[in-house]
Amino acid sequence: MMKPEIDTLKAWIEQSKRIVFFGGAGVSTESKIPDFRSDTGLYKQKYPYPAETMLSHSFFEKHPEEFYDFYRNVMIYPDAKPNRAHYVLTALEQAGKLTAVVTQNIDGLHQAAGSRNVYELHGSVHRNYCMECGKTYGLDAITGSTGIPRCSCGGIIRPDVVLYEEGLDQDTLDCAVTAIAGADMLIVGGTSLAVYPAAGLIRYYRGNRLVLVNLQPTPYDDRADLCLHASLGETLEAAIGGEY
Ligand code: CNA
Repeated sequence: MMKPEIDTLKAWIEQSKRIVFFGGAGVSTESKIPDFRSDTGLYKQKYPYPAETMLSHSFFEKHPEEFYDFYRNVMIYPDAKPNRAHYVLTALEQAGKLTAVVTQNIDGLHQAAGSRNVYELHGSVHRNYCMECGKTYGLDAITGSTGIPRCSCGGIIRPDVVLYEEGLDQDTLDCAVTAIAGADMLIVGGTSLAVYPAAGLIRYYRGNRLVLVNLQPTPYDDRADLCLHASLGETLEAAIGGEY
């Protein structure tokens, strides 16, 4: 761990009042949820089609049974617990220094750690709804069923997650943009910044404390005021663990 960088991160956090955290699947790898693009990520595993295909809107429409099989196997981790990265961010929010968490994750672990203002750009595995009557269901409607999950009305229950080819929820996007545009520090962590439009959101940040913490390089490394290729949990803990 690079001491001068940690000291800078620590000082900037001390000086900031409206921090926003923007994260992705790398935030939850320490909770044992695999990400997509790491060497151990989902994209390196063998499935009949690429994950982008199996998690796409058209695949869901054409092959719902295979979709649910894949979705249950690779996207749902009911026993996963928040890790130190989630808890440090919760502490910063409670200390009145962090205004929002913007996440591409669908695992609900920020809320499980106690974070309140969380914008879930890609939805949540914990919310599900009937495509016919709109009745809402929890995660157990998916985990407690086999094949295609059905509503009491007979309609298909689908997860409230954004599939490839689908648009993002406009309200969530607007709130995320407002939070990022108003931030005095933006910490981006655990995301390859390869998925749009989510990755483009960091362009709305106008300040001079853009911090990027990611194990692998990203296309935005050059734009960061501070860039660390390190573990997010370790970095956040080293910079702020126990301070707030
Ligand atoms: P990604 O493309 O898989 O990138 C993850 C990045 O995180 C990689 O660049 C890794 O190097 C980095 N990384 C992994 N572990 C750590 C760590 N401990 N510390 C620091 N960096 C780390 O994931 P993105 O989120 O960028 O891609 C967007 C997709 C993946 C989103 O739509 C997510 O919904 C989707 N996804 C979500 C989950 C989840 O909800 N937990 C899991 C897997 C995929």
